[in-house]
Amino acid sequence: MTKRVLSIQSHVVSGYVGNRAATFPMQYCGLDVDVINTVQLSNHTGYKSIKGSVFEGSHITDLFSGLETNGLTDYDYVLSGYMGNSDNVQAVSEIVRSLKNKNKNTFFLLDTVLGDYGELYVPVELVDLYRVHLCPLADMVTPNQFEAETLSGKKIKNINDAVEICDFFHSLGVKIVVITSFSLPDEHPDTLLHLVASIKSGGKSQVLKVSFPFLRGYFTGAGDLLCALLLSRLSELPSITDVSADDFKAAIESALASQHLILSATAEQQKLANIPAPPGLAQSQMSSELVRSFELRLIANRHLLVNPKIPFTSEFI
Ligand code: PXL
Repeated sequence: MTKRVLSIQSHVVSGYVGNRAATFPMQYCGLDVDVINTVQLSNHTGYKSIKGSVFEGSHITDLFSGLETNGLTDYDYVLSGYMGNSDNVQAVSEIVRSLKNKNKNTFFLLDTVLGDYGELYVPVELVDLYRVHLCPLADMVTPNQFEAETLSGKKIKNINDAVEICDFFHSLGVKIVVITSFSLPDEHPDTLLHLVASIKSGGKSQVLKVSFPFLRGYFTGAGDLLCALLLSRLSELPSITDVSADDFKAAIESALASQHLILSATAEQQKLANIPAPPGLAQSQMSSELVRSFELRLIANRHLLVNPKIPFTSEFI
């Protein structure tokens, strides 16, 4: 049976962030994806000029009520990404509650899209809303370093801090936590990054650490892509929450490998001469031609979305 996902994220006409970075990969991996857009913009917000609309929460709940009326809401998974305002957060939490009321096994993957490189790119009130209202509804969260630190109030100075942050999310009821990339202060940040994935079942957690090479470049939408790949790989397992250690490791490694290979291909086309590595220069200070050269090379490299060669190893810690 093909599994069904409701993906609630942003839409851009040109380029690959939000639903545009997530829908195709999930479909390519065999998931049946229904899409609700939280915004419809000409392009991502890194470009100098942006046209389009941020939708109201009522737009999202209205679409969902249409689906409900027609009996179209038999989703296995809900994936939420960039929401843009607190109204949309409220709408998504209502939708998830309603789906879980009907089927308690509906799996909610909350991509905690709040910001990066020390800066929020959503209104500040969303931080508390995510911590208090959305995280307790989530089965899985995928914060980056900044989001993990902001939501937990704890800095990652060593691997143990990352594990403690995973435990913080577990204490809110989240079963799977993936801190998607972080650097450690005693390592050069431009050489190595780490991912920590923790799964809690039956009162005990298993924590996996993957280290992978830093890629020099700008990768808007990389988190959205990874999240879609993680859901795709986990959805292939017999049960998404009752997973063997080997299956969990293989799923995480494979999702990260696909993303890493696509980012490597994307890095090759970037016109980076004279540009400092992020967050060195805000994209809004760059020409549109330059920002465009950073767009994910998703379609040309679609073969990398499945069965990637794994270019790094991981270990349980
Ligand atoms: O990748 C995150 C993201 C999602 N949606 C929109 C964005 C961005 C990042 O810039 O602009 C609209």
